[in-house]
Amino acid sequence: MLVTIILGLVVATSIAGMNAVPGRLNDDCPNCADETISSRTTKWTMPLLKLGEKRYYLGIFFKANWYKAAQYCRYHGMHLVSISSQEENDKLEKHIKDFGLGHEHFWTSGTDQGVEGAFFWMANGWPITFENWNAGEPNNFRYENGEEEDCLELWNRDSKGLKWNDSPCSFETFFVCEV
Ligand SMILES: [Ca+2]
Ligand SMILES: [Ca+2]
Repeated sequence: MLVTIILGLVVATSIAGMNAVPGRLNDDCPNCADETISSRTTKWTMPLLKLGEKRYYLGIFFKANWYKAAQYCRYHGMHLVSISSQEENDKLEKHIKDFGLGHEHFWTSGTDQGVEGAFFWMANGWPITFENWNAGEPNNFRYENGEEEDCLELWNRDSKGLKWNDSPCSFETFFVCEV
């Protein structure tokens, strides 16, 4: 009889274990996910802002060159931002200004490293159609070390808003990720 009860308990405990929700948070550590949680799920714990169809993450805690910024976004399941319409541009600009960072530089996924002068968005592979270049840009300025300007940044150069500029990809600055 006792054996039957113990066996019953063991079976009941096993069934309860099987019914545990994968990825359930650990009660002892509210911010910890247990080992069964998939790595993809943990990627969405960053504070993203939803503007229209996209969610954005402002990379404002450290500055990075274009490649490292792109890597950071990809590591977290995102891409450096692409901007395909005036509406997207305006919403993102307002968001950055609301953060009090309208004077900063921000990397996007735009680049013409593949073919000089043919900018496209690395985020989705699409050629740039909507444009918001600063006057005189892109100018592919050539620096003393031979580096030219192949990466697209947002920059409020002359207080006319966050317009686009091609900048050397090795330049370290803030960035915007999207998903
Ligand atoms: Ca260029
Ligand atoms: Ca430029």
